This record gives sequence, C-alpha cells and structure tokens, in this order.
Amino acid sequence: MVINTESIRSVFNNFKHLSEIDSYSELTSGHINDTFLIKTKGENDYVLQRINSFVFKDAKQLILNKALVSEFIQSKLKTSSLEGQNKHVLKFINTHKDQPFFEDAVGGFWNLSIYIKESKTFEKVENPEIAYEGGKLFGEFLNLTNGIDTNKIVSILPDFHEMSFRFQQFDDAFKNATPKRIELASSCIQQVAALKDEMHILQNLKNEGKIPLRITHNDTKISNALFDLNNKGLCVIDTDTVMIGIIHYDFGDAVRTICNTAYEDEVDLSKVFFNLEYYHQFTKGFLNKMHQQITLLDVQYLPLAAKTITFIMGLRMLTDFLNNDVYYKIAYKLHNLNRAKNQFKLVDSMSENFEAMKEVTLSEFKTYK
Ligand code: GN1
Ligand code: MG
Repeated sequence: MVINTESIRSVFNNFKHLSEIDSYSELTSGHINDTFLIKTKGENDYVLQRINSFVFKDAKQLILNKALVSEFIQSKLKTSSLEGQNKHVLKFINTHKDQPFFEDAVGGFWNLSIYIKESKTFEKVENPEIAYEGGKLFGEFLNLTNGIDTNKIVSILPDFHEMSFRFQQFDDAFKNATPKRIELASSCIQQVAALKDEMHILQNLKNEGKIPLRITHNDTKISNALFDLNNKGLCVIDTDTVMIGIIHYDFGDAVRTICNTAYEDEVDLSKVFFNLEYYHQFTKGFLNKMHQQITLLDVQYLPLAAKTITFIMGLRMLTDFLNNDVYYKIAYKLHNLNRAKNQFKLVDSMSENFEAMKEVTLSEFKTYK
C-alpha cells in the first residue's frame, strides 16, 4: 500500500478517535515496523503503526497481545490518577468494528495508540540519571506485567532470544552468502566463533530450569522508554515482543543500549565503549524495583546477560548482512555490517569490564539483603 496523506487518513479514520487529522510524519527509530505520528486538530495526537508482516507472521495476534498487555497494566494502575494512568501505559484505540487492529485491503495490519503528551525518548544516554530512571522503568514494567495470564499471550516470535536458533540462522546465512560479503564480514565471523560456547551459558541454564520463566518485554532498548520533560521515566513502549522469557534479557538489552558510549549505528568504533558508571546506575534502578523477585543466582548472571544479548544482536545483524539485508531496515549498503561491528566492539569492552560489572551488581543486590 502506498503511504501518502490520503491512505494514512483513510486508515486512521477506521479507528474510533473522534479527531480530525492535521498532519502526519514518520517516526524512524524502529528497524521493523512503519510508525507514524498523527497530529490532530483535537485534544490528542496519535501513533499509527503498520506491523511488518514479513517479520511478524501473525500481525493480528501481535496487536491482540499488545492490547491485552495494556489492559492488564491499566487494571494494575487503577488506583493512580487518570492522568497517571494515561502517562504510564499505552492506550490502544479500537476500530469501528471494536477491534484493536485494522486490516487494510492488501492484508496489512495497523494499530493506533494515543501519543503520550510531553514525553521524549533517547537513542543514546547522556547522563547517569537517565540510566537510573531507565533501570527503574524497565524493572517496573516487569512488576506491572507480573500476573498476566500467560495462556492468553501468544509467543509471537518463538525462540526470539534463543542462542542456538540464532546460530542456526547464522550458519544458514553463511552457507548461502556471497564470497564478497563473507570477506567483508570476516573479522566479525571470527569473533562469533570465538565466543560461541560462552554465549550459550545462559540459554543452557534457562533450559535446565535454573532461571525462572515469566512475562518479559524482550526489546528493552532505551529508545523504547518514554521520559517526561524532567527526565523521569514515564512508560515502556513497543510491546510487540512481550512474551514468556527471562528477566536477564530485558536487563541485558537495556544495558546494551544505555551503556554504549555511542549510538547503535556508530561507524567510528573508537567511540564505542562500555560505560561502567551508567551500568551501576541502571542496575541500581532496576534492582530498586526488582530485588524482591530475583534470587542471588539470577543476579550472578546479570552481567553475562548484558554480554549475551549484545552478542545476539550483533549476530543477528551480521546474519542479516550475509542474507543481503532482508530483515532490518537499512539506510546504506554496509549498514547491518557496521551495526554488527559496533555490537561486537561493545561485547569486547564489556569483557574488559566484566569483573567490575559483577562486583557492582552484587554489591547493589546486597544492599537489600
Ligand atoms: C528491532 O524495530 P525495533 O527497533 O523495535 C528488533 C530488536 C533489536 C532492535 C535493534 C522484532 O527492534 O530485537 O534489538 O531492532 N526487533 C525485532 O535495534 O526483531
Ligand atoms: Mg521492537
């Protein structure tokens, strides 16, 4: 479907919002879906989103999941003021057919949520306060989603963070890649091989039942956190991948983005380092909200989780590069390879800080015991 003012207006008007569209612009932070900010002449502005059906084979169910997650959080926030509720959870708008999704003429699925006023996002963290607030926010999201009927949430991307699945995809991509792409990616390919065993530790613990399963967000990059104008955490967004998982990956994915001294897309690797101070602040915030729900064994594996999830993102970006860029949106030819190099550099920097990460995590946890 061609995106223009008319098609956007037409999709928007299938939802029950009682507003008139004034203008729209594309929000380009995400790598998968098409997301638009709809400005209206009325009280609220909106976020309209078309789900990528190549990545998400069951886009309709994904939207049903998201609506359910929001309803559950809303029911938990009932005791706070209406203003508080509107700021701390996404509110999805139904269509005139009373469904949270709209299916267009070519089978595309759309959802609409209210834009949370006076909010902002960060692609990169600039001060320790944001790291601390981010920790509290992602920790609180886990508290708020605790208790959802897991039978009602469909696992929208099974094996999403499963290392062996990602290695299988990598191996397949490697077999089919052009010699040119293999050559360009050779340093990354070597790094992948060197870390393979260590990067399976967490998955093995999970599969042995040593780490508890629960509802998790699974895409806790810092740009999925909304902050208010005073830099206080407001709301976790992008609930596309909420499904059963382990808290470690939510912790780790937030660290991956909060503690990178550079943007995820930064090409100049001399700018990419792990920021231990931000790690400390993030961990402090996260444990402030989660300390009652996690054990010493869980805590001991949080630093490895940060390394593992950063590695897995690098592996997936590298795989997509070898597959000629079919999954993530790219802006130029080597974009995925550069993203992968950035992530692997961050993994190296985490390795250099690993003992300090363990120390900081444990000492923060001990303040509650
Ligand atoms: C994708 O589209 P976005 O930005 O929400 C990806 C995440 C990656 C992220 C890397 C469904 O998320 O897993 O961490 O890019 N989401 C999916 O920035 O694959
Ligand atoms: Mg996402």
